[in-house]
Amino acid sequence: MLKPIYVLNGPNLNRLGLREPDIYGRTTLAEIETLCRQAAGARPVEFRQTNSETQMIDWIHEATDQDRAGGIVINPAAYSFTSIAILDALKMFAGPIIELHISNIHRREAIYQHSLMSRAATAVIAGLGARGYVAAVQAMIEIIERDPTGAAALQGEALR
Ligand code: CA2
Repeated sequence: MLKPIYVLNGPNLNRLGLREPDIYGRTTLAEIETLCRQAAGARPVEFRQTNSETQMIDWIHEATDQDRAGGIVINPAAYSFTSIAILDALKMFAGPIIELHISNIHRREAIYQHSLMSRAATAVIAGLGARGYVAAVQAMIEIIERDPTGAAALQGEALR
């Protein structure tokens, strides 16, 4: 049975496509979900968005318990810069984690430049717009399928 990829989205990303298209583009989160499912093919995708830190942590625990998820793609949005609690939850997940940002956070104001999450991430994608989700899902499948019995073994050597 193919394990699902969890694609988790943090606060305000439900507004994508409606505001600030110069930074975040015009693609809505519903359209991104469709792109992720297409990119995943037969592999199931748990695509979710929350404005709650607690909910995000609970979903990471769900993905972690019984090694339920094959991998996590996460756009933690503003929690990237504030949430040690989400970082701690991600550290408990044994499989690969791709941290994703639509914009290139490194070109933005200083408060957006240092993501706490990157300490737990196998890889980071930033600045590819909505297309970054497709790249993340494709890369995640490649990582998982290289080591179907234990994706944890790939931590630190993903895609080399
Ligand atoms: O570029 C990204 O994906 C971000 O994670 C988005 C976060 C921002 O805090 C990060 O620095 C980078 C903010 C998401 C806010 O979502 C909006 C959606 C529509 C319009 C305005 C904001």
